Amino acid sequence: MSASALTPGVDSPTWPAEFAERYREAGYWRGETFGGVLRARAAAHPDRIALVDPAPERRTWTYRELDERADRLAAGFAARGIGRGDRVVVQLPNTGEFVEVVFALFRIGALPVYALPAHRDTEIGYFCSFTEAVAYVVPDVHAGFDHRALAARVRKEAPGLRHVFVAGDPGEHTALSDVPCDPGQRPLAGPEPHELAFLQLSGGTTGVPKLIPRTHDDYAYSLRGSNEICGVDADTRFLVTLPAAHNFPMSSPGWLGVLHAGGTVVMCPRPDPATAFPLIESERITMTGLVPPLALLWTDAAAGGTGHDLSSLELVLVGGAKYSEQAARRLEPALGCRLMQVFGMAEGLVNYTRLDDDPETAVTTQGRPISPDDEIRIVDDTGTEVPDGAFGHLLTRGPYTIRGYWRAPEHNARSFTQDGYYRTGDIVRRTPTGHLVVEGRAKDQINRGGEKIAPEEVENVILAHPAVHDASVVAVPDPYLGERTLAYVILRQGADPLKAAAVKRFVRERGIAAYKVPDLVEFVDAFPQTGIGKVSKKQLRSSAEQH
Ligand code: OOB
Repeated sequence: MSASALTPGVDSPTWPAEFAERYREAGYWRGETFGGVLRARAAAHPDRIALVDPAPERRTWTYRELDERADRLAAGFAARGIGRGDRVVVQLPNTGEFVEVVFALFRIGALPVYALPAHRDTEIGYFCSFTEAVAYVVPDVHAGFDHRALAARVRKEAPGLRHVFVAGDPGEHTALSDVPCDPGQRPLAGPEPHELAFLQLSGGTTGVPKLIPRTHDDYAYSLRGSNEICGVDADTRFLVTLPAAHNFPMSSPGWLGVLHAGGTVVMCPRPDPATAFPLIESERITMTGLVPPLALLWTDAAAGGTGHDLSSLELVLVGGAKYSEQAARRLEPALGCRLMQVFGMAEGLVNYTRLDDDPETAVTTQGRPISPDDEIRIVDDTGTEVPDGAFGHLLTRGPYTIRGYWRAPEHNARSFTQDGYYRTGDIVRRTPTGHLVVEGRAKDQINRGGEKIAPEEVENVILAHPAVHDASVVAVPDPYLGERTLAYVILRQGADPLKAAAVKRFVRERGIAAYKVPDLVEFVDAFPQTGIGKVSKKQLRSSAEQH
């Protein structure tokens, strides 16, 4: 138990007191905790359906059942010594268990560390050791991959990891179904609203992913703001199509936003139209969120006639990567619902187009901020603000944008200005209506259809190959994903020639999320250099565009 880990400012910078005061006075931070919100919804509407997990057999949870289940699971975690401030890596697919586990952890003030189902040994090992996690929650087998075996490997490297809980057949570990116990009369010492709620993952630009500390107060504000903009209420039936651990399907407005409003959340096991369309029909889904490649796929699938009744669908949110104007124009007619673009980041700031924006704005911009107190600066390379309409680097601070990553002081010094603005790494311009248009990116990150890849992380894996002298990973434009990855590789002198496939296999076998395995590998003799002798990614990117 390490309660101090919950206190903002201990493991990461937090809002200065005068800002916190202002955000409270303005009514943004209202003293809510997620555990408390669920309790209140359960008291007000005990029998309303909160959660549906349709696969393999349809299961439902009323608000009362979800609340009780979270209590019992929380009591079981507490009985096993998990408590306030402890970190727990949660790697569950889109299932009811995901929501139960997360609310149980909220209730005891333990911090979920959200891993994606695609993460493998490299990422999970890092999350467990870096956060000094005491527990790791996994499915048994998901998408053909045995997470129990991964957990066993990780456990050897992370001695602080005391528990592995498995949803399903536990193998050598503990079954999640054995954890719940009678909460008894003793109330759990839950978190305070100003304390940390969880650690979210950043897309990353460095060799290791950064962790994002979000508080109950700040996140709850982004949920309420998102709900208002998207028109979420108790009648909303939201399909969680993207991985539930990602910030977009969690909070924009996401499953947490919809639960906050007392609506119904339906977990979608896979995002393809063949899985999602029948669910939209049978569950009368009103709203979902998609990344651009999926939006394209759904639009194409629907345009040909689906054989499914999608008429309940009112709103589809698209974000995570740039959505082309042409694709955006096709969505509403094909799916018969409204489109809203979202430009957000797990660090905080979220922009939405609005339902009452004129149709052109909705297809040509990425929206405007949730809050009147989201401060936006668009600056040139010297840090000077550019006039409206001109491109520049987007900097932001506000009532739900972090002031620093978790335990990363050196990185924070680069990623935040002295006065607390987050350097998003995005290049944007502002329209006269205050909407932002994303024009590009200055950060060294690849956006593969919304999945973010830090080139350095992949380069480090390739460099571990004995035949490799150097590696540089860049983005290649792709009509479907927006970007794919290309690894330029220099072999060691005298090394046996390698095939591209062997490099990809090596990366995969080192245990890294499949979406980070380079799509293309090209062998070169040398990298172009900048004036001071650094690898010129800019030149590499422009040669990559020839692909
Ligand atoms: C969302 O969050 P992250 O943390 O995975 O990625 C944030 C980055 C942004 O800095 C930007 O580079 C890119 O993803 N991005 C977009 C975009 N939405 C995100 N680039 C262009 N157009 C868009 N609409 O991706 C995220 C978090 C909350 C809501 C929505 C997306």
